[in-house]
Amino acid sequence: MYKLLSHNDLDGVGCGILAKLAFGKQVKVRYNSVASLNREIEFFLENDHPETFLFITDLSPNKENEKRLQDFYVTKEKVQLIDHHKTATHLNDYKWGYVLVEDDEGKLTSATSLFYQYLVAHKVLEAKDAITEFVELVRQYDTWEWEKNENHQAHSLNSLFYLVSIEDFEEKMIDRLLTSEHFDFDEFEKKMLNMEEDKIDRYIRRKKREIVQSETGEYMAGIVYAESYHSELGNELGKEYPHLDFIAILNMGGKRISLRTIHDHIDVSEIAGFFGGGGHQKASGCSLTEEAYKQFVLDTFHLEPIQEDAKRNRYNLKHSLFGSMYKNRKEDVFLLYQSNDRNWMIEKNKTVMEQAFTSFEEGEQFLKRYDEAWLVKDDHFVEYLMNEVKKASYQD
Ligand SMILES: [Mn+2]
Repeated sequence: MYKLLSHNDLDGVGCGILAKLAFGKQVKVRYNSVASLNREIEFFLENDHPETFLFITDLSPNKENEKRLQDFYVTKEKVQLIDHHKTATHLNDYKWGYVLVEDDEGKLTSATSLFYQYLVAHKVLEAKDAITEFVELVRQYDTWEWEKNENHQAHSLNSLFYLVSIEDFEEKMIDRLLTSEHFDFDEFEKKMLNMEEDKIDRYIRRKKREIVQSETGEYMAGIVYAESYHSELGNELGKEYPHLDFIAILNMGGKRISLRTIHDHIDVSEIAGFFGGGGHQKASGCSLTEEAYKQFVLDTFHLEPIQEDAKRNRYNLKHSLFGSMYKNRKEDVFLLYQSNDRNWMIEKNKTVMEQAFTSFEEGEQFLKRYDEAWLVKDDHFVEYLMNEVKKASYQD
């Protein structure tokens, strides 16, 4: 007999599907949140048949259970952990631990892709196109590589995963992988997925108007409340507000925080680690501890949402030769302009500021981080220019 304890997201359930393809009725699969894994491990060690082989995928145990699993391994040799989270690499010290974030070719891994390789190498599962394609979709979604590759099928697979129950998803996928030569969605699923895409777009648009920004330690964080679509939100908000170091998404019901960044120089697994959580460099999570609650909720509750830049302007544009006009809540007016081929400068209420910037982006980042300024609409800009012209003509 086999038992698989896996994560309850697409990558974790991908492992469950592979286990069922490989072992059929010989495997019992349990999906867990990050928090419930340790209870399940303890239950397994105390109650399961001692000859059962234990797999753990896409999740890692706490210190105490690390020791218990090591004892279990020493006596029985019947445990294998497979994971790809950066914060789990210390488990490679054990014979039963296999954690790989990036493969030899520099490709990011997922638990499903690692588990697939493992099962095929151990000759308990035969590789075939439909399964290989399914595994690759899971990997691209989990590592967010689908976006760069514009592989929307990977994103759709995750949307479908959340549209149906885990049981239904497992059943559908197992049936499809057994019977089809290639992996695809059926016509009904395609229609449903289109509707779902629209729904996600609307949800994200609303959240763009709710996000606040706050300095947390050395970082500038964007903070938003949301229960669904965390990865999509983290990515879209990150791109919309690149001056933010990371996005913290608070799920108050689940008392969890998801952290996402689009920046290569920020490691959100470290920030999550500070609050007892973990994960990947660009996507991590932690519990909403007392301390996290104070920092992300209490201290930011009074803040007003970030003002969006004017989007339909024809005159007041970013990178404009005449300068781009910004405003903050205190009604200060900023003009960001290129002063020579090396420098960009900012005029605040008509006085040139000391700082010089090497690019438009750098100047704008400064305005947005420290003044929460936004690109004003054309009518403000035009009004401002007219006043300038008027003043100039009076002086004549
Ligand atoms: Mn994963």
